[in-house]
Amino acid sequence: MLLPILHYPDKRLRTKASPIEVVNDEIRTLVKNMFETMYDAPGIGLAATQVDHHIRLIVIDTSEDKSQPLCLINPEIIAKDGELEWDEGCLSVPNYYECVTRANHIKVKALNEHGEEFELEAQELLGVCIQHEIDHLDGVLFVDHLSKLKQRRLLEKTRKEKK
Ligand code: K1U
Ligand code: ZN
Repeated sequence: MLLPILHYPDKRLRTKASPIEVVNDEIRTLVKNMFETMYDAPGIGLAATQVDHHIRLIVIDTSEDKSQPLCLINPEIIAKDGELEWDEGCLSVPNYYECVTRANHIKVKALNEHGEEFELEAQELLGVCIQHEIDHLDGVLFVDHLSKLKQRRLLEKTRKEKK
């Protein structure tokens, strides 16, 4: 089932998501629907916040052939180093790309869709995407990392497009 994606500047995107207590069939159905929604968009990541579910769940697939689906529940960055700049987009901010500085190398701890804990090291696009999606769970958008001037221009552009 395809889920509607919230668009900037919707205030619901600013909600801090709660940890998932139990990984059950309801969560697994949401995971399936989020993958379907992300692939359909198309995108390489999606946070539950973006589909108006305020729980700590993200799905990601940065492969070219949809062959590496990754589900992270209650993800936590436990180590990071280095810096890199990446031109980011966001399904909640359509048709807008800007360069953001992030950690280059991260180590993440999370649960998978079966409730099992795992650790993952990531860099470049996968690392950037995980940081972008965890930001969503904290109510942070990639545009928050930009200058106030760029944020004002984006808000004007969004308001004009809505008219
Ligand atoms: O969270 C989101 O809104 C998804 C976002 C993830 C992301 C992209 C780039 C850098 C950081 C995080 C997207 O998927 S935007 C769309 C996109 O990048 C893309 C779409 C189709 C093919 C390849 C990339
Ligand atoms: Zn996004």
